[in-house]
Amino acid sequence: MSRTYSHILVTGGSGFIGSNFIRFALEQRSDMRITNLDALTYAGNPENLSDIESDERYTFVHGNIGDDKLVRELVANVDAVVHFAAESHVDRSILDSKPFLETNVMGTQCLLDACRHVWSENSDGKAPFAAKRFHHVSTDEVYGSLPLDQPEVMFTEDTPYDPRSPYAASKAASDMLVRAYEHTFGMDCTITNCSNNFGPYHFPEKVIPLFVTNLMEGEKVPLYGDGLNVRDWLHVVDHAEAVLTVLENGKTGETYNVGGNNERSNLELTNSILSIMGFGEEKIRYVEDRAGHDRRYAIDATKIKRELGWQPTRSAWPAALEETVQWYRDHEDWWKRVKSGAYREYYAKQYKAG
Ligand code: NAD
Ligand code: TDX
Repeated sequence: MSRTYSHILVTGGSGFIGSNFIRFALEQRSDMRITNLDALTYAGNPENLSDIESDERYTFVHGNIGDDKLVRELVANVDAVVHFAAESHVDRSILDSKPFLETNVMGTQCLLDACRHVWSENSDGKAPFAAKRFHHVSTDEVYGSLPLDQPEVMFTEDTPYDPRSPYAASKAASDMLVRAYEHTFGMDCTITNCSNNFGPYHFPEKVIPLFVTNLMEGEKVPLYGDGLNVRDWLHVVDHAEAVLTVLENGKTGETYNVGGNNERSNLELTNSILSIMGFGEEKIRYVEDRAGHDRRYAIDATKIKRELGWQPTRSAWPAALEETVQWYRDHEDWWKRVKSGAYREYYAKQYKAG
């Protein structure tokens, strides 16, 4: 049965996916109010939502999901939480995993505990709970890595967890906590595990915006290892639609895999970007591989399609990739500001100059 929500708390709404989700949800649900709690880390950017700042249904709160007092105040006023906030970049988790554990694990625990205590009808942290939902946004990386020579094998909701980077381990831990709160306390929780997203407002440390903006700056693109690792690409607004669908129609305690059925090797992806932008393979700089680099991710999204009727409608290549490249061409001011300052230091450390 479909539910409606009058006021939701979105965490991490100033990042890539969170900002696209907020914009999409406000467009789709005229009665919905959204409060965005975001710590504005290096990846959080208020500019991502500058077009909706003046919408009276939208409120921004600058704060940390690990701030127990603040989080309890905020969850008291909403009827759902949609939890995007995270440290999200695998390479950064290899350089330093601590912030990943702090935000992705302890931050999620803080949010869950706040909901458990504030939503408990007898204020004792136990069922019965008010009819409120906690939706957790997670990743396909929790399932580990698939081989290249078995293209028919994909991640389903029953695939055992096998996280292999500090980032993936922190997301797997957060998923397990959400499941534990649902099971132990009877809280209403749902989870989505999504494949790689692409689209507007993607932080240019991730491969697509990094490569597009490097080329616009006259630089080469740093391709890891042999370039044959495979990712399944989904447009960020298709992901936003999946999250809204599960929030409103998903079954309590269920996990839904979300993917684009759009597998590409990194070399294929790079060649597509080069061709759209009018460059050749001389722009590729093969660099040292990512430590522990997962070979292939591929999502079987049959469950969300069959049970909830969701379909990706914005992810088809090459058109969706061409539109994305065009977005970065049209928003040079945005990514030039993002790529300046502290980001340059990270880039130099990660790619060791050249
Ligand atoms: P992002 O790095 O672009 O944004 C993360 C946001 O969270 C930022 O606005 C940041 O300021 C905020 N944040 C970080 N720590 C915080 C804290 N302690 N308190 C409050 N806010 C904090 O990430 P994204 O790519 O938009 O990913 C969003 C979510 O989706 C993450 O949970 C990620 O694991 C998941 N996910 C991402 C992808 C992808 O392809 N990017 C795919 C599947 C799942
Ligand atoms: O410079 C690069 N060169 C390169 O070859 C970068 C940054 C990446 N790559 C490769 C590594 C991956 O195989 O491109 C692929 C994609 O890399 P990222 O953009 O860093 O994404 P990935 O590691 O696959 O993780 C993303 O998808 C799942 C998100 O960052 C995660 O938050 C999400 O959970």
